[in-house]
Amino acid sequence: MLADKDRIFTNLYGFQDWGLKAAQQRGDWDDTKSLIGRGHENIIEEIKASGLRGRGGAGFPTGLKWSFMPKESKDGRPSFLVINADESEPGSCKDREIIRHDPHKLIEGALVAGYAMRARAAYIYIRGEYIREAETLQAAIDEAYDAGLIGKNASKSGYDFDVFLHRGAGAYICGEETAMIESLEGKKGQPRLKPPFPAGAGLYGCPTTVNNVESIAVVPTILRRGANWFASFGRENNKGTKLFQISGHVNKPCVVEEALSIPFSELIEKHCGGIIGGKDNLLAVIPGGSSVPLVPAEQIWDAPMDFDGLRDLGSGLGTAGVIVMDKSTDIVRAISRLSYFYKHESCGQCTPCREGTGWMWRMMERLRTGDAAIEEIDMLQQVTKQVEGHTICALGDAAAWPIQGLIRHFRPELERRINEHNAKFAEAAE
Ligand code: L3W
Ligand code: SF4
Repeated sequence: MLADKDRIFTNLYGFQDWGLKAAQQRGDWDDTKSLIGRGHENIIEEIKASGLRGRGGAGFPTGLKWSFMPKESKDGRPSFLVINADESEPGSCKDREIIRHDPHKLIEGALVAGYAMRARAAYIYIRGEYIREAETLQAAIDEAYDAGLIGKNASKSGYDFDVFLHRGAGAYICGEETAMIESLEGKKGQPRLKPPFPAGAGLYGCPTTVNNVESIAVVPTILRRGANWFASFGRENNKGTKLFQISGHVNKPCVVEEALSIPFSELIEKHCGGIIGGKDNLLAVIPGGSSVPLVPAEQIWDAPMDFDGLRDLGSGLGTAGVIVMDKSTDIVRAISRLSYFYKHESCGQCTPCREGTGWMWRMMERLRTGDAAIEEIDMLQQVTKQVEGHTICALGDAAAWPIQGLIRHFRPELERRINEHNAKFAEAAE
């Protein structure tokens, strides 16, 4: 179990005040000027050496992403940092806790990361439903301006850096980085085709990096304690500490910071008081927020909770939003409900997703009630393959993968429902 002294988010549960004075007592904003004084390249190299991978779902190496930003401005165009606080993935609720209780870690991280990338400003795009969190974050930003920590000559570094808070309006798709950029520009939030990646042409056509809240908030601590310290947690290619969010059928759902690669069993037993009804009552787990396939109980129990370990099980770490389902769960209904979510949230601009998410949901509903033919299971699998990889953004994949996981691991349950329904129908007809 991660020792308290190795936790980055020391006020995750809000036992202390979130305000500037208390944050400074916890070590935030401690000589930020000297962190900046290390220089652009030095900071990027340190983040590369720490092994930090993006905490928003895709796990792209953070230092590498920063290195795509231009070293010199072309035609006087500024560069920007966009911070993704649009946390809308079902099962994910970690960025909310950072913003509620440790907002200064995020603002200091924005300054240091922004400096490393030569960004002129950071735009924090916060989920519209996070009303209180937006109020707290804006108050923390105001405190940082008043104390001269950001703004002109930020933290007396000689560097000018602004932080703007922008509230979303309830669309899940605005969490996709290019849809977020469109939305910030005042347009309808619809993803752009990539490439060009945001580092080439992002906000207002300027070089932009989009990073998740957690990825940015850990940066000052990594720089203060050193890349080697951060890299000492987890394992090769899966380094550092991470916020896990465990919901569903556990005795104590929680958000907890742990070392990457912690076995699932340890996460559940040590932090969540175990599975309701005991280990044998576990049915399946969606380990990374709703966009990744489920993993059945017998495969997940000893699995390392990291990018590679969960990929090897045909799933993914995603945001580490761990949804635990015990044997009381109607697993077909649960996945059908997720299908409805993706159908509802599709932005509609590409046909396989716009039409496919509706098809998949309707077929899932038929399988849920059993009012289907056995062949429709394979037909649904084919539809998911027509959607996966054929769309502009990852929402199409996210809609297809949970269904593929269901068919892979719970086909007998789908067949049982259909057979039972058909038997009842035949009985009634006699
Ligand atoms: C420059 C290249 N940049 C990749 C950058 C790219 C982006 C990052 C990752 O989806 C996932 C998705 C959801 N040159 C680059 C490059 N980049 N190649 O790296 O890119 P990518 O395409 O792998 O992923 P993505 O489109 O950003 C994100 C998954 O996250 N997810 C849920 C997310 C939900 C939340 C939330 O609610 N907070 O984040 C869960 O699994 O399915 O696969 O920056 O530009 N050659
Ligand atoms: Fe929009 Fe879906 Fe296409 Fe993404 S995959 S751009 S959400 S229609």
